[in-house]
Amino acid sequence: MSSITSAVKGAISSVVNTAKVNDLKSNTVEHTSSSELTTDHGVKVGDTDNWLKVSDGSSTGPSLLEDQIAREKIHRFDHERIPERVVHARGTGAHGYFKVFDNRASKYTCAPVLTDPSRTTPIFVRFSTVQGSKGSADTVRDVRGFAMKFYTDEGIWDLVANDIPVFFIQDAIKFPDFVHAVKPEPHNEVPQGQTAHNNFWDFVGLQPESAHMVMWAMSDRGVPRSYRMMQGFGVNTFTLINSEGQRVFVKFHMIPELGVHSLVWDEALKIAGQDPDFHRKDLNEAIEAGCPPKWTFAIQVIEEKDEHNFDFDILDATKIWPESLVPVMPIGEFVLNRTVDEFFPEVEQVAFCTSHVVPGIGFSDDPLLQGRNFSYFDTQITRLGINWEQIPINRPICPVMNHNRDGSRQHRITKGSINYWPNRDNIGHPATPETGAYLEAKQKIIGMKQRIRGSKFQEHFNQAQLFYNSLTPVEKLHLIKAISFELDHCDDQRVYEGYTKILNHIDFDLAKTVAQNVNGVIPDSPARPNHGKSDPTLSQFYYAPKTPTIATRRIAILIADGFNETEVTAIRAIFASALATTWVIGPRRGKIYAAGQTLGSGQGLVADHHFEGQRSTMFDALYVPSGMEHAKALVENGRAIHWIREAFGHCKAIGAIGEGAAVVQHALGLPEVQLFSSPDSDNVVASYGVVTTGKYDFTSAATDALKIAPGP
Ligand code: HDE
Repeated sequence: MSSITSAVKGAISSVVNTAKVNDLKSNTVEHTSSSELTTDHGVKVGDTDNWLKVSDGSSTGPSLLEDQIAREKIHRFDHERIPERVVHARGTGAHGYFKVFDNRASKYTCAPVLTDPSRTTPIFVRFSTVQGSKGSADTVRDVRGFAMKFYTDEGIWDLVANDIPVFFIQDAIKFPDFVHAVKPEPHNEVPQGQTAHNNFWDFVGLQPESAHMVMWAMSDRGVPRSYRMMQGFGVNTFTLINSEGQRVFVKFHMIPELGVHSLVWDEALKIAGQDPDFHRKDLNEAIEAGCPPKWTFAIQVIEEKDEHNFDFDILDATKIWPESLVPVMPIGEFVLNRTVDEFFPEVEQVAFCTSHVVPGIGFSDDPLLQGRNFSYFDTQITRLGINWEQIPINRPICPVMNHNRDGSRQHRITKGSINYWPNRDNIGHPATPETGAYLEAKQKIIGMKQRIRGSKFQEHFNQAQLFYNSLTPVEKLHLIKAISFELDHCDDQRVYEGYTKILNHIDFDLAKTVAQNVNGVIPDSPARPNHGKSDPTLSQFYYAPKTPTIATRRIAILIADGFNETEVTAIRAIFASALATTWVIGPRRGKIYAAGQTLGSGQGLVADHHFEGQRSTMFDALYVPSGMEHAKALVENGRAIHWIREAFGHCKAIGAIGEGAAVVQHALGLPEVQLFSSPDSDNVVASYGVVTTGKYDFTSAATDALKIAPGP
């Protein structure tokens, strides 16, 4: 694998050891070849393969219960599993750091993590899918979790976010119903990690407040190309409190440096089988190759006095705050630059709580957030026990002192006779505002106790329409296909008919097309007029990096014996300098000999994979070099031809030169499209994302084509 320059790696390694990484060292062990086996109580073990038995030496007699070494090994194994998360069970995580640009947010908050540019705050981020079990596939259509743990000097701040800015429901009390409906159905535990079933569409059809979120989940956002290419959104409305005690409402945003990109649905389906770990491998691969993913961190702020100045309720988590009304202010950035040492203690045991905030950050009356603040702490008790905050990945890097005691798996030994407040020695006395105590901002609340939601919570379709209107034609097409796929999987007529009726409140053409595809109710006229408004920031094309880049993109080079080695060496160097990775794919995972080399000699290029070992879906682009014998072999190899056809079908960039271009033309069978110029010509021809040329000077055009090609 080609990777990146040592200079970039050096710059990254200088920030790898954050204060949290150093903190974890006290719990990290590393064994070497001189390490000997012991029991858990430290006694050395001489045989870990044979249970203690009664035997005369020639026959195997009964195993003895006495064997404490064997029993310990089995006991430990029997209890390895803990309950998986009730939602977001499937995920992965990485360490990194967060920095603000300057103190521009100090007008709104006194939280140093958001205002002090001299700080490097360690973070741990866990990405996840929502519906599937721990062992489900990464690329299913789903919302993605984007949970951030900030280890600040003032305590832990958890920002438990998603890759979509709104949610399916407005009130936390509906969460168990929603999760039951989206998860596998109770009578047969089917389907796994899919919304494409009766219960999900039944629920959202009867719960129109979901309409906006359904639009997002069915858009390309539901099938991200990479965790590294997702936006993040805090979704709920939080508050910021400044040093004068003034409060503003806030929403948090994360914007990926590489832009927002998605798979196409056919790819997502195939990758779910071909490489179910695609996203977790992608994250580790980028970090280990020295290309750590980076996001800009931004806030939207609404002053308390403006709370009621919008036609939606700013505490309603099914609504965005449109950027045209409330600007998004970048205040910092974060990088994920370190993979975990061991998955279970770090990724599985990390536990987030929306109620974990630090001074300067607070809650709002957002009814979803209020419920979340109860739920997260509670669920960790089932998964990890009451002392879960002492687990290394969860413990703060600042001092912890209080009179909470005991409980299962207490690790802290607190010296002294005092475990209460007030006490005669003033031990563990309350902090003051001057020493950094958490202070709630004063808020006047008067009201009747009643089970309701505010009047503006009753409107459900304006923003669903805004989102749909804002998509580009290709994004709309993908969304229509996605809903059609999903409703096609529902076999209860009430369900698929019901949802096509909901769609007609969003867009007439959308409803008509989907209804035609799935035998739904084809409307005669719109259920409500389309307001015609749109917002460019809702399309993922808006987030394309200003300078196009192929950094971290995976490029497959298809070769067979007789390929042009000079060309391959040169193109790999060029792609590597642009921080892309290249992977050589050949008829066998072994030496492939270039033109002029003797088969079986010491020369040759070792392929990373053979054509059957990986598929085009794992890569962002293909390149086919020249070489007569190599081209003949590729043309005769059905799988190699399939590689090219499949990549073309997924709109991937394909570059080819000389005889390689002829292979591409043959594979695609598109003579009407002029795929390549004459073999002697310098002309570079680019058509449908395919760049070919007869001559060698092709690389810059190829690089440009790859820059524009990968996208939603
Ligand atoms: Fe969660 N959610 N959630 N959620 N959520 C959990 O907590 C819950 C919601 C989100 O990587 C659970 O530790 C309720 C919105 C992420 O460990 C649980 C409600 C958003 C993760 C829970 C919501 C999220 C969770 C399960 C509605 C986007 C994974 C395991 C009121 C802002 C965290 C756990 C990780 C996990 C409850 C809605 C994001 C049960 C009650 C909105 C990223 O506590």
